[in-house]
Amino acid sequence: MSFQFKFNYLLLHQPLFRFDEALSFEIQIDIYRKNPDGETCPLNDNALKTCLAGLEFRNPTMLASGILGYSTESLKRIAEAGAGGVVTKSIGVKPRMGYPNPTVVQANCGIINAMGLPNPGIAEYASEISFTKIITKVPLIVSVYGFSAKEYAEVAKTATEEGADAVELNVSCPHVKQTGSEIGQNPKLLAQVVRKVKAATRKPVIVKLSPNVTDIVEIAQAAITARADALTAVNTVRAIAIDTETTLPILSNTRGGLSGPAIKPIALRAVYDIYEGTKTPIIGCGGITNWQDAVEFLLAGASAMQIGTAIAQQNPEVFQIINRGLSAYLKKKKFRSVKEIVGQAHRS
Ligand code: RRO
Repeated sequence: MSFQFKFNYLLLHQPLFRFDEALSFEIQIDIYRKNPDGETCPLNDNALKTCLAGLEFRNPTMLASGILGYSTESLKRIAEAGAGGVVTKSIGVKPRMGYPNPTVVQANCGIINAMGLPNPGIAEYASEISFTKIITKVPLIVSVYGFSAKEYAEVAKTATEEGADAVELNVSCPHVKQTGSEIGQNPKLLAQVVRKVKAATRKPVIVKLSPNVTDIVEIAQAAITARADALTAVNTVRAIAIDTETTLPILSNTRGGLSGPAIKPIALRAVYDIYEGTKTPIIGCGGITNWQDAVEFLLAGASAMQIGTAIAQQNPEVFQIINRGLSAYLKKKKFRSVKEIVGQAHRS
């Protein structure tokens, strides 16, 4: 179990391109060989089928951005493990090394990270997008960031031309200056970015929102007015951890973003508020660990959900477990589809 966790932890928190490539490939294969699950999740259960922003998903679960990086092999394995869709780690115009270690620290009910947007840059990653699209049989969403609206649009254009089914705009990374939440906390800037991206691609544009704002509905509305096709709620919550021995902050960047079960009620509230205030489809994200969490997000108003930290804390099998639980819940409650329960918590 601890062996398992260590390797999952490695995969999650060290972008693969920082390693010797051959070594990182071996690590991935090894992990998945140790976690085969003969049974398949209810992939053909029509009740789980989810349509969102013009995309069709065999079930409402997706890999969240930032988990397991970019490689075709990782994304394919997550699809094989039962995810209905996959989202890559965020890609920008230029390659970035990210922050030095330590970039991750375990908190009581979650993980605090400050990776600093490490990525190979869109020119380097472009061919992997087309390859992943051929190999991975579920919708492929490329997460995009930029330091200007023009950069977001440039990356989104290339990603969708290479075969991405949609882009998710990262306007919510909590700890990199001049991008992420510095854009997503400002409705005007956010609208400029979304408009420019919409003009650059005909594929669906999803906007990933920050929980680190006073009024998330105001921000959601700015994205919708600029014609966002769907919203993901939410990215990580700003956080810090301090080492009692050194008496100093643990992360090299001092502050990071908290994910995992600790933020689930915050994310759920964000989904509930956005559903009440808008009509745009919502993808819930934040601390979803089991099928009961997934049901709560659907009832709050999410049409689909992304799973991240739970993959590191359990393993990719979590997708099958959640989908089986969802399926059984729908049957027990006599609902014909997940669609029927979206937003049910709002009925009066
Ligand atoms: O790379 C990161 O440090 C990071 C990103 Br891009 C993000 O969107 N959210 C986060 O918690 N970390």
